[in-house]
Amino acid sequence: MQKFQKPRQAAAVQDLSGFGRCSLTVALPILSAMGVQLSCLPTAVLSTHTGGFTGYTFRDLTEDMEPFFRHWQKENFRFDALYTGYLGSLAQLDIVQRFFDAFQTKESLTLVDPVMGDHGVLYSRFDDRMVQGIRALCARADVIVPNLTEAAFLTGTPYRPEMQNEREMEAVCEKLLALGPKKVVLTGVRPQDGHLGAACHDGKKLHVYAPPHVPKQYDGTGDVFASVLLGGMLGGCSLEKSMEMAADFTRICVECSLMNGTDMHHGVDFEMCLPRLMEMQKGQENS
Ligand code: PXL
Repeated sequence: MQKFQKPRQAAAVQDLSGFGRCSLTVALPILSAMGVQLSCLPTAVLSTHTGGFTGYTFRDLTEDMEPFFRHWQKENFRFDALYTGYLGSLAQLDIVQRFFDAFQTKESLTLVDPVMGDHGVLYSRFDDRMVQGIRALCARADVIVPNLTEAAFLTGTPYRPEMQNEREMEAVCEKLLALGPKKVVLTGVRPQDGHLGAACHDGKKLHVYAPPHVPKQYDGTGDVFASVLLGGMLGGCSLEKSMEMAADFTRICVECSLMNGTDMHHGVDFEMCLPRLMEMQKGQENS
């Protein structure tokens, strides 16, 4: 009988937004396609995500979170990666600290996506105290994945939408590294007109990757990017290669959604692109 590789294990602390592809409805299918078993510690269940919809329902699961992961601990579950995304309250940030205490190991990879805003503004449920709490989570991360808005709030510097020059990217990454994470991936950089991508810094050097830009915004692309980045790294790819794969896949999904005329708040049409992601990952193995 053919022997299959065992999946890597990751645990995601994120909300489940019923409609509008983001957070867990993105992380689960993408990481599964990349050969990662994703265990979910849901922070809230919403009818839709909070960007672009009004009247959404929000069932807060803060009280369930600690008993949830203490059960995992009792069962002796171990994770190769811990992955946090959208977190809805200060109390949840404290719980995630204790979740890290329980599950971080010398070998584990902690990816904190400091989800809190976009286009220079914080999302509706976020304020300065949340920013402070997210900073404290970043301090315990191996990798953080802020967009330019999140980078500005994390570092207490003005939002600069046109991050074009490598010196500027390097300065922001260094400020982010000073918060404590080992590596930074800054998304939404524009090193030249008509190009959009990401820059990573591992504490030694900056690497920028920005293919030609598809001029359309979609909600949830940050979650697509971060999930592919994590899947790449768990599959053995370097930070740089994982970032490139995440940028390429996100762009492909945006192109596909644009061709389909998909509403920006529905998230990207990534489903039909998953086979492509699997091919990309195969081509990248151990690079
Ligand atoms: O993709 C980020 C995200 C995740 N979860 C919820 C959100 C958002 C962005 O708006 O509202 C609930």
